[in-house]
Amino acid sequence: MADFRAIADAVKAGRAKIVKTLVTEAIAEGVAAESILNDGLIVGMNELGVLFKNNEVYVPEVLIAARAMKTGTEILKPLLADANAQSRGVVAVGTVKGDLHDIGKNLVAMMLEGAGFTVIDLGVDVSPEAFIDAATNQGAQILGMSALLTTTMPSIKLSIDAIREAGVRDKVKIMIGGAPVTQSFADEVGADGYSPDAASAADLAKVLIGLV
Ligand code: B1M
Repeated sequence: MADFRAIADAVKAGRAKIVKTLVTEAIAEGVAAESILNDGLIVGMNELGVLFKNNEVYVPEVLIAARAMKTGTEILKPLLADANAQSRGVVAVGTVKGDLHDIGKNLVAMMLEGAGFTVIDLGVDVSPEAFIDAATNQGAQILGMSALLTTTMPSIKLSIDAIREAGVRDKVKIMIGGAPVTQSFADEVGADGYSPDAASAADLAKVLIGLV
């Protein structure tokens, strides 16, 4: 029986080796990769977020936990991806300008790949110009923008405005997400869609590209 509590605690404590061992054991026991992700790794990171907010832990601890989380997600990656899927389209994902949070964006990329999309990962602190380049020169049919800070949410609007001004808005679909982002914000800034988590981001991409 997988010990989700122990996985969450290991992420919180930044114990990458323990995360690796527990995740590997859970997979060997036949536990679904999605459960390990949602009930173990993400729970740990969210709990750490509460401690971070209350100044009970600080940036160094959070960075170490992020590394431990990455160790776990890298092990799950091949299990979340469908090796036989033909590319369903090209999605460029990035965390918007000014924002360095990439765990959620990486999970979105992973779930999109798992759903059969070709993913261009633009990284973090992505400028509006880089999103425009992905749409015009790299074949992206969907742009996925992630923001984790209330102070970087305006970068989503700036990026969408720049895409419109560059004359490429009608060539590309735009989906957005991240903890502070909402459907009403998506409506306000003129995005084509919003999703609250990585799994529904992959579903949304299928809808935006006309597959369902
Ligand atoms: Co930061 N941080 N952080 N941080 N950090 C938050 C976001 C914060 C909520 C913590 C808190 O106070 N409780 C707070 C923001 C407050 C606010 O704006 N209202 C905060 C702050 C303040 C900061 C700094 C300013 C702290 C400082 O320096 N004083 C600083 C800013 C740096 C910058 O970006 N310029 C900072 C720095 C950092 C670290 C570098 C230490 C580290 C990031 C490491 C990394 O990403 N490699 C970090 C972390 C880890 C967090 C918390 C603890 C965890 C974020 C995370 O990875 N969650 C976070 C607290 C929290 O969220 N509970 C916090 C797990 C992840 C799976 O969830 O990213 O929400 P999330 O992604 C989800 C969904 O949102 C959605 O799917 C994902 C999976 O289901 N989703 C999308 C995400 N993107 C999507 C895109 C889509 C669709 C869905 O379509 C394209």
